[in-house]
Amino acid sequence: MSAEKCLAKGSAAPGPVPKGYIRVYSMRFCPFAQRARLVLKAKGIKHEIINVHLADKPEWYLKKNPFGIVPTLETPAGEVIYESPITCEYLDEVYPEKQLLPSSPFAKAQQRMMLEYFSKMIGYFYRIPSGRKNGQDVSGLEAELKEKLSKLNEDLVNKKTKFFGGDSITMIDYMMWPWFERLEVFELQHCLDGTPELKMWTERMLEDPAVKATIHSIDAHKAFFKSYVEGKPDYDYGL
Ligand SMILES: N[C@@H](CCC(=O)N[C@@H](CS)C(=O)NCC(=O)O)C(=O)O
Repeated sequence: MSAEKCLAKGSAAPGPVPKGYIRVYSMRFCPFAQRARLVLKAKGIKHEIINVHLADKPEWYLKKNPFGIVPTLETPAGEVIYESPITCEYLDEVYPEKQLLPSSPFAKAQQRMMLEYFSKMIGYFYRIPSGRKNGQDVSGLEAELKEKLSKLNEDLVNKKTKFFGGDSITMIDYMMWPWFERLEVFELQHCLDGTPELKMWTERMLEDPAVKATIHSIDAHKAFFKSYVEGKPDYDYGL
């Protein structure tokens, strides 16, 4: 089963997860769910996707995940795992092929530290467009975001690597990618003008098969984001 129309309140609960598969409850435009989908693709894990109508959630979904957020993983044994970094770590641990997290405790800690740092940046990607929409002066917020992006750039410069965990993609790259895919949608792409290494990283990421498999066009992102901002999110846009 692949990405299909979202299930809303009143829909029938999906049956048990078939043996040999893992299920991800997702929303096609959710950057957090994309993290899990990137890891599933990168590792070649057999999975099925069930999209959830997040503005009109099915009762059965709230029973599985009381917070009603996506992504959520479900195993054939009925185990449920949510919070995107935890879903990704779980997948990496349970499916040993193509390890995405480093095995050294220090290198793993470095990735977790970077993820903490990045998590504090995520709010800017939403506050800036919504501030602009409300006619606020967002130049201060933009300057703060640029400063934070320049720290990421510095990290690549110091490490002299193509990606954040070395010369090939690792977990931390996938954890950050979804917001860079959306920079143009947030009208923030100019924030990379002063960070050439980071910009090159985004170009390298675009070549990755898992990124290619989960990407939406800028037009699709824009159309979804517009519907979201207008309070009528079109989760099935383009289907
Ligand atoms: N901290 C969570 C955040 C997930 C999240 O906020 N997902 C959004 C969709 S992009 C969601 O499920 N929203 C539904 C809601 O908040 O009710 C994670 O990393 O998985």
